[in-house]
Amino acid sequence: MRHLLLGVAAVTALAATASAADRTAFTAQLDGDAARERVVLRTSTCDGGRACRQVVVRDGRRTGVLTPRLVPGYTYGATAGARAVDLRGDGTRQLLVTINTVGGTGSSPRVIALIAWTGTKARTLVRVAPSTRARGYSLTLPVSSDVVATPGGRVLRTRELLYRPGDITASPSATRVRDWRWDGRRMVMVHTRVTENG
Ligand SMILES: [Ca+2]
Repeated sequence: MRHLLLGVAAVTALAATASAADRTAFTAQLDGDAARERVVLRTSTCDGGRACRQVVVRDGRRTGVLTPRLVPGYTYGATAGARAVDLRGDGTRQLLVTINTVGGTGSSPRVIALIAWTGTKARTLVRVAPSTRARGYSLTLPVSSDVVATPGGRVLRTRELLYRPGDITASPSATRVRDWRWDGRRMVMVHTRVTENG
C-alpha cells in the first residue's frame, strides 16, 4: 500500500514538473530565404495545472517565441494558436495569432495579433487587445478575426465587443468591426464600423 501511494506521489510530482513539449503545427514561408519556417506549439503546465500553449517559430537554429505564457495584462494562463495568412502579397506568409484564456469562455480576455517573422525576429503588424481606455466604453474585448477579400484587396478583419459602464458580460452595448490592410510598409486600419446591439 505504501508503495502504491509513493507511486502516485511520484507520478504527480512528475506531472507538476513536466518540461515544455513542442509539436510542429505546420511549416510556412515566413521570410525572404528559401527554407520554410516551422511553426511550433509549445505546451507547458501553468495556471494551477492547466495546459498552456505558446506559439514558437523555428528558423534554422533560431527560435522566436511569439506568445507569452500569460494573457497579456492578466494573470490568466494563455493558450495560443496560429494560422498562416497572406496579407502582403509578396510570397511570404504572416501568422494570425490568437491568445486565449486557458479554460476561458467567449467573454474571457483574448488578444489577436498579426505577426511577421523577419528571419531574425518577430514583428507585430496588428495587435488587438482588451482595453479599458476606449472613449465612451468601459471595456473593449476582441472576439474574432479573419482574412476577407474586399474590392480593395485582402484585409484582416477584427471584431470586438464594446461594453459601456453597467453592461453585463453577456450583453455588450455594441460590436466594432475593423479592417486592416497592408500599404506596402505596414498594416493600416482602413475601415471601422460600430453596430449598436439590439
Ligand atoms: Ca524562410
